[in-house]
Amino acid sequence: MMTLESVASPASHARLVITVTAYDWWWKVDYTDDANPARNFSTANEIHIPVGEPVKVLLKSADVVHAFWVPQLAGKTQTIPGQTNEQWIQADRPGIYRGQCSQFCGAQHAHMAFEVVAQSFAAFDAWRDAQGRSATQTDAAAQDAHVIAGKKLFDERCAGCHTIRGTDAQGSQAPDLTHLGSRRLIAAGALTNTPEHLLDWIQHAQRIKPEALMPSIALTTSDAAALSAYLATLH
Ligand code: HEC
Ligand SMILES: [Cu+2]
Repeated sequence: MMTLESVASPASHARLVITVTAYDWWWKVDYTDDANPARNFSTANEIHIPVGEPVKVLLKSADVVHAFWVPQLAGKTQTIPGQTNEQWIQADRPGIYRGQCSQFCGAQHAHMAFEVVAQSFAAFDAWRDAQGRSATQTDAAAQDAHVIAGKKLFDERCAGCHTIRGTDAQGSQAPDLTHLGSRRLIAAGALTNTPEHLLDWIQHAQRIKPEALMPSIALTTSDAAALSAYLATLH
């Protein structure tokens, strides 16, 4: 069934254009700044917008047909491989608006949620600046044995799929984790973002989201502590 709804396209030129790419079973969110490409970045499953401003969302798919839907802000728009669709969203009040894939796309369709965080322009701008930065660590963290071991483990076991900007981890088929700690939820809304849930996800991804394109990864107790310490630096 086609669910391409006609949406109001504000006549004004969009000041903010965001590209959202659907993947089995998560959402990649790209912000670009033509005036300053150094500020370009990717994040996942959490879209920030300034309140009261029409925002143009370019919608793509990396694999199959999905559909982007934020019931309180916008109708359903399909994401189709090889094609770019468009959807405008605008929030008139600050808040967190839940979105969901609304086109059946396989095993974890039900766990393909995201959030739109609408905030004041100042707060949005601060978020955008912070997201644009590479991962940095305080001197104390950079010298912490757990953090060092965790980073090494990440480079060996996670970097093939995930990027952490500013490090050798440059994988491109999974969420960018540079500012993982800033996100409210993980795994496309499946879990809240706590240290316990992160370790649970990493070790049991296939139990939490069967068939998700991340394997469950066995960790020794000391590996888990090291990885946790490193992931905690990614705020
Ligand atoms: C084979 C590729 C692959 C490997 C290896 C991999 N991941 Fe993932 N990871 C993914 C994919 C794909 C997702 C998105 C899954 C989903 O939500 O459906 C993901 C999601 C995540 C998330 C949730 C991110 C978010 O914002 O929702 C975290 C955290 C994560 N992985 C950490 C790790 C860590 C740590 C390792 C190494 C111990 C690792 N991953 C290894 C592919 C991989
Ligand atoms: Cu879906």
